Amino acid sequence: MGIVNVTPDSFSDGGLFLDPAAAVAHGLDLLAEGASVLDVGGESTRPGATPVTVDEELRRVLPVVEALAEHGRVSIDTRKPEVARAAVAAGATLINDITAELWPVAAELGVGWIAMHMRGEPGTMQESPRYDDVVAEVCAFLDERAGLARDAGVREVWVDPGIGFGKSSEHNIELLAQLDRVVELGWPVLVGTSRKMTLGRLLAASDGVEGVVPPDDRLAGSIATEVWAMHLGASMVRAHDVRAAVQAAKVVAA
Ligand code: HH2
Repeated sequence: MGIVNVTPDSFSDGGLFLDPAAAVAHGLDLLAEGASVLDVGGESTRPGATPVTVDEELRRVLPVVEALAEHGRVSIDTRKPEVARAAVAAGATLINDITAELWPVAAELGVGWIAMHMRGEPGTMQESPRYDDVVAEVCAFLDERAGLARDAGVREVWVDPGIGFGKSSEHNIELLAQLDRVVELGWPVLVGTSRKMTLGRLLAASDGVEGVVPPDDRLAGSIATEVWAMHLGASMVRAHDVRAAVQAAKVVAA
């Protein structure tokens, strides 16, 4: 899954593809690099991001969804039912739902649905995330939501542990280490680690420096975690660097 962020403030590529023509060109590049799905989003969910209105989000994503849907499969990365509906009308066939609440919309429209786990809201989710057993809690949540979606008639249901969404680095690493437990639930699994903060911390530690390495220096960490996830049974990874991820997927498959 290739990431197309039509936002001014996404954590790694904010502002690069805010112009619809630039976003469409980027999406076409990602398809040429081997992406199976393009995930179009118009609202950053990075920790502390400012929410956008429905109108602004529609203005950003609709022309991009419409243009890209003629060339490949498009998912819409949104928390808003209005945006999901309009994007499906414009050609999206998958709803990427970080709230895990929009399955009734997917059922009604006859499209696929991704349930992602998040603790709290993007604005505050990183303040002090706490779990007794992060893997068990995330698994129970995802299995329940996926079951509700299936019972409502959604035929294509994905689950995603939501790396970085209301989780400390230790929680993220624990979820990746035990991703086979998410896979064992039996739903196809999507994982998004691409350029995320936990990698910035691990890579700084490996360099022997304090703090984090910047997002554009997290490729090796992204690929390492994507290979790890695929090896443990993830069916799709959400990536900025699609060419490298596709190459890695092919090597893992071989
Ligand atoms: N991560 C981000 C956004 N959407 N959707 C799913 N299913 N899984 C994820 O891990 C996931 C997601 C955050 O990354 P990005 O889109 O690059 O940044 P931003 O939220 O700042 O736009």
